Amino acid sequence: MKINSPQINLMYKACTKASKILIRDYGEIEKLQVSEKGPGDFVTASDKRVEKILISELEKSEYTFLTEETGLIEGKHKNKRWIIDPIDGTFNFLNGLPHFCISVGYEENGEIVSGIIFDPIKNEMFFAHKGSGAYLNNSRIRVSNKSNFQRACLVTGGPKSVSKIKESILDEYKKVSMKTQAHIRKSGSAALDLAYVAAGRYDGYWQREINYWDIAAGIILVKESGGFIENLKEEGFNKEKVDIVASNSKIHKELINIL
Ligand code: LIP
Repeated sequence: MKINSPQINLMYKACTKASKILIRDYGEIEKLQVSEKGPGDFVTASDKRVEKILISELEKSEYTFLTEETGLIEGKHKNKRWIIDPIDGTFNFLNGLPHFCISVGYEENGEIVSGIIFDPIKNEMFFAHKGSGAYLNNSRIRVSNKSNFQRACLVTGGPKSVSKIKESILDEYKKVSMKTQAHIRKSGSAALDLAYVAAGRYDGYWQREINYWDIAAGIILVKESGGFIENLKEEGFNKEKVDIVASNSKIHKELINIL
C-alpha cells in the first residue's frame, strides 16, 4: 500500500477478505437469474455476508460502526467510526452487471479522514487518506482538468422510486443536459461514481437524497485528488440524506449554479 496508516491497513485487509465472498457470490448470480425465484433473496443474503466479514475484521479497532445493513453498532470509541456499504451498486450486482464495489470510510470526530472503494471485478482499489493523496492500486490519481462545461462527462443517480421529489430530480437532469452536450451517465454505484471523479474518468457527479454510507469513502477520495465536494444543503455529509455534488475544481461552480 502506498499509504501507511493503521486504518487504511485494516480496511485493506477487510475489503480483500470480503471481496472473495463477493466474487464467489457474483458467480452464482448468473445461475439464479434464470431460476423462477430470481436472485433477490440471495443478493440480500450476500450483502449481509459481506458486511459480516467487514465487521469481524474491523471490530478489533473497537470503533463504532454505521452500516447499510445493520445501522449503528456502538463501539468503545464513539468518535471513531467505520462507515460501511458492503455492496454499493446492489441493483447492478443483482442483474449480473459487473459494476459494484465495497465501500468503507473511516470517520473521526464527524469528518471522513480515509476510505477505500474496492471494485473486485475490475480489481481496482481506490483509497485515500487525509493529507496523503488518493490512489488507484499503485498509482496516484487526480481529478480531470477539463474546464469546458459543455464537453464535460458527468454522472448522476436516482431518483429512487420512493422519492417525494422525483419530478424535480428529473427536471434537474434536464437542466444539466441542456447545458452540456448531454454526456451524462448513470452507473448505479454512487461510490464508484465518486472514485471515478477522483480518477478523472468523470468530470463531475451529482445526486439528490443519497445515503451517507454510499458516499463516505468517496468524500476523501475526491478531496485528496484535488476535487471539490459538497452537500448542496450546506450541511455536513454525515446526514441521513445528502444532496451531493463532486467535480474537478474547474467546472464546480458552473455545476452548482445549474443545480
Ligand atoms: C445505491 C447507489 C446508487 C444510487 C442509489 C443507491 P446501494 O446504493 O449507490 O448509485 O443511485 O441511490 O443508494 O443500494 O446499491 O448500496
